[in-house]
Amino acid sequence: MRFNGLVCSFFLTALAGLGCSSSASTASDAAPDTGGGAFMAIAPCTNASDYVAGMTAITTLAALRYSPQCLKVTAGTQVSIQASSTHPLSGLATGSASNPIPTGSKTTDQMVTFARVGFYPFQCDIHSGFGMKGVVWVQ
Ligand SMILES: [Cu+2]
Repeated sequence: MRFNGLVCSFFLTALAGLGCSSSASTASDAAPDTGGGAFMAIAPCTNASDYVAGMTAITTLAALRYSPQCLKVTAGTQVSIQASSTHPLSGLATGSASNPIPTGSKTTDQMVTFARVGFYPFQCDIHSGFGMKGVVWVQ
């Protein structure tokens, strides 16, 4: 099954997800697909089951949360992350190397292309203390 997972990851990268993700995410899969690396538990996304898939936009909620907080995409996916002067966005260095989410309290919506597999955390610089954080998991 490990071999199949690796092959599937390769084709996911090459074809941007033509059916691999559903077959790779069955309940019988013991280990999540991390693209060869270890699963990174980063608050508030400490379990693989915290992640949602099938979305390409992360929005800010009045309740000082991101929606979704934990987003799973395939490599090559472009994701819009909402940001404003009320919710300035910064990528964090606590996940995988070379987080493509910009740092520096961005106050306009950011279109981020996730080229490489990994775990890329981000936060609202004003409300991170209230838990306004998230992670993009790229497979
Ligand atoms: Cu905020």
